[in-house]
Amino acid sequence: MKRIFSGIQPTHTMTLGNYLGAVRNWADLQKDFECLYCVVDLHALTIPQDPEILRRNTRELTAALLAAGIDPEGSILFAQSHVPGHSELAWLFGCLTPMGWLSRMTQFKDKAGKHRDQAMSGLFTYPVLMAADILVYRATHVPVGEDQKQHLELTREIAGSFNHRYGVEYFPLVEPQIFGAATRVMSLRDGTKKMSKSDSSDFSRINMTDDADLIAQKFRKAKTDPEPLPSAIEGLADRPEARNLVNIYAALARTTPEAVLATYGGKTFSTFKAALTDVAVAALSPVADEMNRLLADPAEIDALLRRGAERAGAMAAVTVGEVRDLMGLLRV
Ligand code: AQP
Repeated sequence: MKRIFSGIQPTHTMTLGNYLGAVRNWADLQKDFECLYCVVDLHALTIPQDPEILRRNTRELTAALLAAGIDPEGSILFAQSHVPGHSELAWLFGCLTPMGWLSRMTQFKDKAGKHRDQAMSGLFTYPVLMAADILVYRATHVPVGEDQKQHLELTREIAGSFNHRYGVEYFPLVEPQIFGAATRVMSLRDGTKKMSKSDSSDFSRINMTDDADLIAQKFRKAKTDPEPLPSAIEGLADRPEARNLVNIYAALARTTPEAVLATYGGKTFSTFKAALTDVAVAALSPVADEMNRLLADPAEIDALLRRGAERAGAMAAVTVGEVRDLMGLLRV
């Protein structure tokens, strides 16, 4: 059976990058797959978190997923830390994952920066927990943004290594699902850096909670170049900021960059940015309104996460039990 797993970290409110690169696709995929979607709070702990803010962000991200169209009855929506099988399988996988594989991960290098020795070991082993998140449900497909491609390759390597070591075909080799016009949404301040929740500048990103005025202001201030927009896609080759805004427009309007340039080629950025603001506000404001409605009742969000964790936990317990047997751990 085709089964989807994907997750989002409650490190901040959801950005346009998370939405267009991943979450909107998650909602679309629900009609064709059995889906599990997870607020990955244990991953958020790989960088320092204020406990109160982490709790608030976990509820807020859950509300954002619901508002973006995740159906908590048809799909399973839950918090990672509520299902202990993720952490247990991560330990077991950690015993099968060479340090060299983890040392290749570019996200660790980017996030740890120059002070690698001071980075927490959890940040280094994060991709092992991610492999466990996916494989504890023996998921076959994982919809993510472009930035997670390398971690998914590692998940395939870990699954393959387990199957080989124990002479079984137990874990599937997962297929990444990276699609849409905005698989890598870039920062509004620097078209060569991805838009990120944790960027220190709020003007580098659009948050799902930004109101129409703030969205307009952020696009108005977004870095561009002095040339008008080109009429053909090749004209965007050396213009990362222009390319980013065109891709964002195309994704929001569910069209192609070519179609956007057919309309706006030759136009100035001030004209294009005003049109971009209109499509962004039309697409995002219903999501923000629904999020605010849901957040007015945090007890209902907690209850919904609890129900999701019960369903996910029952599935995870089966996998962990079978893996323990295969690895030679005595039954309790
Ligand atoms: N800029 C992006 N463009 C397209 N997709 C993106 N995703 C993240 N940023 C972009 C996708 O969103 C999903 C959830 O991401 P995450 O919360 O697990 O963490 P991340 O990839 O590390 O994203 P951020 O926003 O940069 O978070 P921080 O700053 O907390 O590390 C993933 O599928 C991701 O591909």
